[in-house]
Amino acid sequence: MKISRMVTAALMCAAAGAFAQTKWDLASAYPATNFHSENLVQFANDVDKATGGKLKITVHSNASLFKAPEIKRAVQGGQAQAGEIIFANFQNEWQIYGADGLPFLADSYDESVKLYKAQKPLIEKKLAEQGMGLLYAVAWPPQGIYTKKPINSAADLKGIKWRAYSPATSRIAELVGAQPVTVQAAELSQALATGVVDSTMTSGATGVDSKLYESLKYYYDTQAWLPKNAVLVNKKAFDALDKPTQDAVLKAAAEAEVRGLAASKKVNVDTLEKLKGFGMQVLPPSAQLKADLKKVGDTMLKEWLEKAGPEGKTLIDVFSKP
Ligand code: PCA
Repeated sequence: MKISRMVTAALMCAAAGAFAQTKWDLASAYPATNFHSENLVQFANDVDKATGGKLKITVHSNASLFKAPEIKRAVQGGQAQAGEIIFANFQNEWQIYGADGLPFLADSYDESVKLYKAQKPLIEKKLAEQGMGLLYAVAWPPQGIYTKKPINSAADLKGIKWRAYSPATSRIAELVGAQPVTVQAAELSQALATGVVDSTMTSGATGVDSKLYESLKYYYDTQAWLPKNAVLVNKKAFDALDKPTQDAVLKAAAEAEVRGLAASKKVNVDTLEKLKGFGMQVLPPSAQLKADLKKVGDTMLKEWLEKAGPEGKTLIDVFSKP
């Protein structure tokens, strides 16, 4: 081969190397139109742009790749390089994951951010032990109660079929004497349509996503807690990226976290208006219902502290510091 041709061949190889593309699958469990999912797509686009197309992340929303409870394990095992989970789903594995799913522990956006700061170092350490990294987390809007009939106190929830999405939402049902049925968001519309459940506790966002107004008439805006979704990455997949690509991922993730929080706040206001527009009664809880739920929250925090041990106590102490 002539020298010039060898040089050309070598240059072409180098160019091919420089343009080597990595493809990631990102599994998520909520519909494409949900604000978390839209944020994921923008995150993927930002990474694409910042890396000049070197890292392509495909977002698979609505549990199309893995069902909600399977996503964490899929990321851990590398079946998906990244995925979005809701921490509260994993409380039984490790209580700290469930702290943001406890009623009235952190029940405003400010408190939620404060709790996240206290949880974050513990969660990052745990995820690292599990071969994963935390890219970012975003709170859902505050959680309220959807029912068919009006309710004035917890006693009015007795016996009703209560859709739960986490161990804590099941526990609430038990404590008020309702029947918990675990159904993830992707199957919620169907569960309501077929009468498997007739109430739930979730956000205005999911109320709109899953068209809860088609079968339920009342929304009690209890603002009980703000569970967080978190975007996880498989550590081996992340470590395999070159440094500039890793930096681009981290930068896009930090921006997604800020953008997601702002979106959550806006969606909270917008979706409650939409529910009203669809004919739902959006109401504040009665004093009695509030007091009853507060009691449920106190019981659950006590139970949580017993299970979480010293680590849980430290978390609450850090969170409670002014
Ligand atoms: N929507 C999700 C989790 C919390 C929320 O607001 C759901 O209902 O499954």
